[in-house]
Amino acid sequence: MGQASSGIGARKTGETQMTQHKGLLKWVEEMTQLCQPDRVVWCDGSEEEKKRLEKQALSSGELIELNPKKLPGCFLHRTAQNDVARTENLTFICTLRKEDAGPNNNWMSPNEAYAKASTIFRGAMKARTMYVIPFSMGQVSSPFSKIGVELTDSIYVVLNMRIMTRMGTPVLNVLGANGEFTKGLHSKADLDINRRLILHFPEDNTIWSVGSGYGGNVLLGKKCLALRIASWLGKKEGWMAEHMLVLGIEKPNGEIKFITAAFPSACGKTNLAMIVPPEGLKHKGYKIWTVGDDIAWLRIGRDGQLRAVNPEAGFFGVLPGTNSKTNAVAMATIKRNTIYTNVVLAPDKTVWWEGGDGEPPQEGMDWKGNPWKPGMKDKHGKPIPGAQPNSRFTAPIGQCPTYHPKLDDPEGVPISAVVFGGRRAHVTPLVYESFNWQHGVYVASQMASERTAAQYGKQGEVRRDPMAMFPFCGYNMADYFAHWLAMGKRMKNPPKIFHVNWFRTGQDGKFLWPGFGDNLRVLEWILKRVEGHGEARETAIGYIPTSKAIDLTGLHLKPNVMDELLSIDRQTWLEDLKLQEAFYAQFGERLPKEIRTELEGLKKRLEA
Ligand code: OXD
Ligand code: MN
Repeated sequence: MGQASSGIGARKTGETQMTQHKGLLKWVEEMTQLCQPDRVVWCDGSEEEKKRLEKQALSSGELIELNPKKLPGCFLHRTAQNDVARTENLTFICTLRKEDAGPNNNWMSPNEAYAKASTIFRGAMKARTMYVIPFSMGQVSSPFSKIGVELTDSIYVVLNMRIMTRMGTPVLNVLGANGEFTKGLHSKADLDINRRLILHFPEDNTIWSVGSGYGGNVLLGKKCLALRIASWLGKKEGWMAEHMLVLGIEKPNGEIKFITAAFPSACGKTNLAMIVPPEGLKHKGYKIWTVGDDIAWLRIGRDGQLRAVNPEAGFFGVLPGTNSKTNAVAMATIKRNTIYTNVVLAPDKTVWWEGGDGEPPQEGMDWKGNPWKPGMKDKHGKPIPGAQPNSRFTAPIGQCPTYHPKLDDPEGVPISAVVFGGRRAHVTPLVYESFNWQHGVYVASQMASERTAAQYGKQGEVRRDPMAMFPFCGYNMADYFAHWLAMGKRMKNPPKIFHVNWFRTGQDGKFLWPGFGDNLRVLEWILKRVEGHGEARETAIGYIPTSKAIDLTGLHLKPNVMDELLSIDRQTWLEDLKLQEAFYAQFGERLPKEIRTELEGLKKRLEA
């Protein structure tokens, strides 16, 4: 990306006086020595800067401008073909002691990791510009927010960070001369998958990411800081960083109840965060408010209640399958000022993806930039998708019709219920409520999802993903469970913990539950339980709705479907407990005894 000749907005290191922070200046200088960029540009977050960078990215081909009438302010970006998703196998937690990273993480010693990555970073920014992005996760100047600084040689990263975080001069002002910040270094280097590493050094509050340009690997505020590093900070400081959406359900009397919900990646968090009430429930007048779709930071407020903030300022959502029926709110959000990554480009400079609205264009360019037509097949006769299955949109949360800045309380919204969900064809019922906080932590710790043929791994294989945090917990997960247990003890009135499963299938292999907007029916039961009046029966696994407890008005389910959705098969559960035991075994003595107690308790109840 030879930007050296453009000279736009260029400032050499040291020429800027944007900060008096000696530690920050020294670190930028050291990283400059390592990466050897032609120039260093400090980002101020201004509109003028945005326009200038967009212009540069258009001329280098990093961005393609989309139809200004139909998609104003929108751009298309194509990643390298080998760089389309998070690379968990190349992601490491680099603590001094291996056991602090735990069996849930890849581990490398800090010395080895710095040495290995330095050889890739060395000179990687020659003939490039290094951008310095000061950013805040959470509102600038809130005492609960965390500041990071990302150094990157990618304009795409700068423009995405502009949407996903609060970035620029105001952040440096808050950082002052001595403030603490996470140091993030990123270079695309040569985008070689064999020279790609995503390294976290929680003990140094540092992230190094090299060899990738994919959002989840390179927008360092997101998974790297707001989950992996933040989970470590949260353990140390007494709060929690979670892979959760946050939404508010407003009743006609104006009362809003907030819930958080954790699901593994690509299991519909964005859709649930923007849920639209189904026809049959419309008469009840619920209004849904979106607070966040991916990450929640949870603290105990001064009133002893659990409170949540969304540390992000935008969405980085999956496009395939997103349309006006599955997520009308997202579709309205991404009509302007949106960066589209890896989708089909139509001749009229609009975009298309599989499972999107309308027909595909008769001809266009696929996500790789090749000429593409619907129905095209590869040499093995397999359909060639136009959009990459993990193609994404980046859009500001302020554009979301169900977002309200008033709800973005810097101290967080009070949480009434915490919901966990996996993708299980069998075993887990549509919804159940745990008996208490400790039991709920156990329920969340054995969360699992099944792989489908479309995903890597064996079909139907169960992957345990506790709290949907398995790829994101920045330390030993046994300690993380202990932290959850300890947090519950500090709360005055811990929220109730629920488990849902939208993905149960019948004998014909088809989903039993319609999902999407109809999930509000389940959330309504959850809210009733929180308020003490939802009907439930006590079972071995927890409280399950009675067959009439969920309002099914307008939903024409076949007879007995609800019974099947709410059934539990003791034998299948006992089989699943064996898988759970194998999973917990890897944590050895470090696993909190409370988790074992709950597992034993469940086993006894199932055998009774
Ligand atoms: C994810 C994401 O991969 O949110 O979980 O991008
Ligand atoms: Mn996610």
